[in-house]
Amino acid sequence: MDKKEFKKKFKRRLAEKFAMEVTDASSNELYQTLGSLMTSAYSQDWRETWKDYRENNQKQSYYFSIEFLPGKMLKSNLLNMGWLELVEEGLDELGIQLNDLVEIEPDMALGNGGLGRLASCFMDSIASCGLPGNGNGIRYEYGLFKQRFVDNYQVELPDEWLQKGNLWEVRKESKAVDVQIGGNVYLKPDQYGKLSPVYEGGSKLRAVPYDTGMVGYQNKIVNTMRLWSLEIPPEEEDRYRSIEARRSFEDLTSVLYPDDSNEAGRKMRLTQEYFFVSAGVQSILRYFKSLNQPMDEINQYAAIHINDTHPAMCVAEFMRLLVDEEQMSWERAWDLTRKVMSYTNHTIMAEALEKWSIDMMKNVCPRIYQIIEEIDRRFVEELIGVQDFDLIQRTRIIQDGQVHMAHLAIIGSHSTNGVAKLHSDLLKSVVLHDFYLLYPDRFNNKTNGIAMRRWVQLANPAMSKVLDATIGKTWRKNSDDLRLLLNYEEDDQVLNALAEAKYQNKRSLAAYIKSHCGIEVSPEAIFDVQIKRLHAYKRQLLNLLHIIKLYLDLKENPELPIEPRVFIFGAKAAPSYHYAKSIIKVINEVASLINADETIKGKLKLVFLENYNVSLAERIIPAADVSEQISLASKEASGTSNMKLMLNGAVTIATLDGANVEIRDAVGDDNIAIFGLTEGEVYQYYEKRNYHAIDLYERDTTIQKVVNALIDGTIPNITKEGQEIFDSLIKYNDEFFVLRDFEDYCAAQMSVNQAYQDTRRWRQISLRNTANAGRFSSDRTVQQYADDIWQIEPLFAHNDNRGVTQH
Ligand code: CR6
Repeated sequence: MDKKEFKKKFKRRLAEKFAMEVTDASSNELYQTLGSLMTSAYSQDWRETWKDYRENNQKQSYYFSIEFLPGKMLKSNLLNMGWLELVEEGLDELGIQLNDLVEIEPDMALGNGGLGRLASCFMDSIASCGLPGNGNGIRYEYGLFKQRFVDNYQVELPDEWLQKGNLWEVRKESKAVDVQIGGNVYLKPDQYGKLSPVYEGGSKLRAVPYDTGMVGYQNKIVNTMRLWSLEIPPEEEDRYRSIEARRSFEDLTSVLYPDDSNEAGRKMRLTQEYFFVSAGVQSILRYFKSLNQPMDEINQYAAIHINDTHPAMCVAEFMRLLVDEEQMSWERAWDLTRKVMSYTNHTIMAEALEKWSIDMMKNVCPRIYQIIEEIDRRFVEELIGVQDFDLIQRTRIIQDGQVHMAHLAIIGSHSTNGVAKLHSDLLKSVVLHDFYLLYPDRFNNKTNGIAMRRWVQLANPAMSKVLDATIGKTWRKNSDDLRLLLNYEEDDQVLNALAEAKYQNKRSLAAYIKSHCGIEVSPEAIFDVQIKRLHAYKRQLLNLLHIIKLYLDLKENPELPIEPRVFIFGAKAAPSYHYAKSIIKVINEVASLINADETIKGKLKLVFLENYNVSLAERIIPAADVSEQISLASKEASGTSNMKLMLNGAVTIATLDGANVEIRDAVGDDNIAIFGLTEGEVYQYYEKRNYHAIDLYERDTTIQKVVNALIDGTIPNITKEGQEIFDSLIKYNDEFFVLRDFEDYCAAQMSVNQAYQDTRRWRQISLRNTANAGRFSSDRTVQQYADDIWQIEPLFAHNDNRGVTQH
């Protein structure tokens, strides 16, 4: 399609859809028109992709995730379709700005943070690598809450993202399935003596899929993200006549649990988990049966991935369908289940290792509980006398009245991976060490990655242009080619061009800050960014204490030779996470104090941007000079904003945690500021129990001064919160070693300050960060999952007759 044709089609579609002309239409109508042109254009490829998979008996992977966080899809679909420039120019000629239409699209925020965003980066990469892979999740009525600040406190508002409809989804009524919830189940022998389940009571939920096309990058592949929505089956209508009954039914999948790595211990959450697990697994089996292949070979057709523990019941549901519905023997079914399933662990935080009480599980999905009991019984039976008794007790799925979901996922699958080298090593040596002893071959690492196209080409067109002009365009497909940039580290023209792109991005972020927060910041200052969920282990508090220190130093000596800096935060706290919300309040109050204080001559600014989400990340990241990755070593499984910021030329200040370690290896020690305890030192402290925060406080006058500022009135309006945070450090012994790492962090910050003062050197460091970020592409990550875990191949490995281009 050329521009002329696009304009013609666009005007025609607008006329058909709304009986309007361009000049009369609202941005929303124009957005709907463009979207409908796009979906009808890729629908053909979507159908053909699906047919090709079917006709080739292609093995497919199914990524089960309770969260997906795609953000906006308009531009990335345009880019992947190869339409972006053409549409941008065509619309411009019609007097329409593409960016105005982008504003209309709500962020699709069916995820909390890294976990959900990772799932969406994977969806993009799987399609873009031409791999046959699908997403499977829940279509929540409300996405992650919207964050507002009122009196500097976080307030949560509902995210009604579906209010104006969703362009990209297709409701597939014909693919609905029913899910049995609750009731009683007992086993009854049939005429051959085989035990079959008999269900009494309970209810049926109808799961209706809404499919969204996952458009691959210019390769004619369109995969499917299938999100299940809850409806009342006609035969159950009577049960839900009353308003209350109806409401409690609808509530079941209406909200995403706004917890990042905390388990939401609620029955509704368990119901959500079983709902999307059962619907997804049933639909996989139905599809497989339509292929008329022997049931024994299903592992050659399907790979089911359990993304964190929430979908761990896939193991038991798959068993249930094979044994109860397909009459397969337990042993055969178990062998197939383990071959089909694989599991990723995303955290070592103890409170996030999901467990459910037996009672609750019996209540929500009684047959699943019975099957888990049987899996557990056989697990013990097989190991007793072979393995150490205590080891068996520690690795059982059912312990102390609880069902351990991670144990179920590990025992019931052939692969368990962590999300960065350090994290995977910790799984083997500490967190899941017992399982590593049992199944050493199942453990592997898959370092996370990011969708390069979204995080550079779309988010940072200014830098992309410089890259194209300098190293050609191949990096857009093959991110390792970013390394070609290293040939230009002494080239002032390139260094200046990159710096100019950064400056432009900083100017537009400054304008956004001005219009959204009313704060004036200078694009000449260092833009220092910490964007991620608010969590004690991520240590936004460490960043804040350093800011308070700088402020107090500047009050004492306004001539202090430091580069002007703008500290930028973006973070949501789980609504029930009191401590995290107190940190937000204190950061906001410090911001009010600092930003209004003219005596420090604008050398320090502090901005907490409201409602951090994917779209806001796309604005902030290209404008960042410094990337804060300062979690306590061992606690952050991987992190992914660290990769996005590095890619966009920010210099990282980091502990040796998660993927920071691999970032350090990629850029080299001179191009990153590393500080703080190592994971080994943290574990030493745990072992020896010899960390005493109060000693540090009493000894170190700087720490004293800074920490006292929380309670001595220096910062207004934080009597309660300041005390709470003070107590967490001093009275409750600083769980995340903030004070222990403080001095080292300040020194690292000072070195960043110095590096920035040498402009040329800074620009070189920044260039090296971009140049070495290629390995963190999610294309690389999903290819590794495909090869090592799922054993799936691209369609074009067999079939090139649709002109699919290989890359
Ligand atoms: N909170 C990890 O904490 C990791 C992502 C994606 C997290 C984070 O370090 O980058 O997963 N874990 O692997 C969970 O959500 C349980 C996260 O986003």
